[in-house]
Amino acid sequence: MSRVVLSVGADLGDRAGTLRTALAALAADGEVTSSGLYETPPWGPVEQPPYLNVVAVLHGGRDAAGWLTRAHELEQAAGRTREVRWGARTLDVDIVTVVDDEGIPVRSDDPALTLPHPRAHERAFVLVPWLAVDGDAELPGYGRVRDLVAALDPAEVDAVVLRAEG
Ligand code: A4P
Ligand code: MG
Repeated sequence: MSRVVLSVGADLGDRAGTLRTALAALAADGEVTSSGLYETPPWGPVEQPPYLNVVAVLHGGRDAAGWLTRAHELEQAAGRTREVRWGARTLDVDIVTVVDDEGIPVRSDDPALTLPHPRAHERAFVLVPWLAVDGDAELPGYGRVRDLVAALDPAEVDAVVLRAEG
């Protein structure tokens, strides 16, 4: 058993439909709590359409490597192809953090699975939905999500807008 926080995003095709399909599929993996769907400006150097983002917190039977496998399965099921790094995609599933069944956060520097996710602490599109799911959330090594959101540029926080309930 472990507790995993997933950041799920889409900026091509039927974004809301793709996210809801992925969330429904995750229900088979354990107990899921998810945020609403948030419209977010694209982050990174690539020009692309806005994203819809959601954060899901799951208790389930996989370990960290198992969650990455599951993330890739969901991306493939959504017809994702890997073209440009940080570019537009039908579905992106990132593992933000995994806490094992003894309550210990998994830490990894492996480029194939870096934990906690190396950019989550600076991304309003991860932190704002996550805080909505869990007001006491902590990002291991970085502190309380509430404090991380407070430290962001307020314009970036305001640009993450709730569009629909999950
Ligand atoms: N990988 C390593 N650690 C992880 C992890 N913690 N979770 C590896 C998931 N994957 C991890 O990812 C590249 C490789 O990272 C994978 O093979 C995996 O083994 P990818 O999904 O193939 O490529 P990518 O997503 O383009 O690259 P990357 O570095 O994962 O980008 P990000 O950080 O996922 O950024 N803007 C908004 N508003 N919302 C978004 O959701 N997402 C991105 C993608 C860019 N801009 C965005 C959003
Ligand atoms: Mg990714």
